Amino acid sequence: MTSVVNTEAITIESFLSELDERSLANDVLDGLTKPFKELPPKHFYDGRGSELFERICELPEYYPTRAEKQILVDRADEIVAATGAGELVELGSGAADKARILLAAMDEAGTLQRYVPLDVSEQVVHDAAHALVQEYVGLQVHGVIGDFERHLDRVPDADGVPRLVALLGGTIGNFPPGTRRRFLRRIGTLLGPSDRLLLGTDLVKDPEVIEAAYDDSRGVTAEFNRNVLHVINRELDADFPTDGFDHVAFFDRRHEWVEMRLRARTACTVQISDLGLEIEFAAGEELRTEISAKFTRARLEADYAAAGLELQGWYTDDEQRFALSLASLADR
Ligand code: AVJ
Repeated sequence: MTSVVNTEAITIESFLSELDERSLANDVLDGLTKPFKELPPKHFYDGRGSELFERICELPEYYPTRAEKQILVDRADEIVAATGAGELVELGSGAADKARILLAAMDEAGTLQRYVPLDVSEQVVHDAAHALVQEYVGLQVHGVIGDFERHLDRVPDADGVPRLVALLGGTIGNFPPGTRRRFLRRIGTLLGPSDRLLLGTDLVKDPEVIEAAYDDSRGVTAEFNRNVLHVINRELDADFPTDGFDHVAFFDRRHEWVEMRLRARTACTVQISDLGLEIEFAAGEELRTEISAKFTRARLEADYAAAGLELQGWYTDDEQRFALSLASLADR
């Protein structure tokens, strides 16, 4: 652990190491040697991928960001009143614009004490921390630089005030169902009896609306999808012909998730030099790059129950496109 900053109001600790940078290599090695090729979505987000994602959030077709923001703006006061929260732990905090809405409500309620952002980008956490301590006198920021799939145990202990642990944006939808339940159970280890999880989930709706959100008319999502190939080319000295792959997005009704894939237009052989690996694609062969699960309240309740959690609050936008839910540790 390297302590990067430690002023009176701000502590930032980094848990990313040389070892962690290797996770792309191992994920590529696993994913591209499977009979049905697959890569985990977290590797979309280098500098360019993060910019493309920001552009996605502004697309007319991509409703989740706006729907979630509407809920936060309309209901943050109610959420803060229901929980009495004085601390916000945010998993995958990014630039903290959603956190700001919750922090403002906590400040208004007079409970605000500490913000604990956990994110892979040190720069982003650093900038957000400095801006926020200026905005809120007395606010403590304890940044954790790491990967929330591996560094949850680095989140500092609660400070004696009720805490809200937030996972927003629908990120939970990226996990396949069993892993999702395991991850929710691990989040539960951050909660005491008076703490709550605040979870953002996209909801099941008309498949056309969902599919348009993942296959926009400007092709931004297609570029975002292909970006994972650019990342592999650069980081692992590979030669994916990135323009030779078509963007595919569809809603799988049986599993209630969106899948994004990349389809090889023609047969090709790809060298991944750093891994000493040669991978063949048949013409039309698809590589799965993301699943994004869509939820119903009932299914989310079943996931919570399987993870030792219990639904305590349910907040949706006007059109019931997206939900924020509050969950506590289940009794027993
Ligand atoms: C950041 C995982 C919530 O699944 O909607 C957006 C990522 N992928 N467009 C989502 C994404 C394609 C997004 N999450």
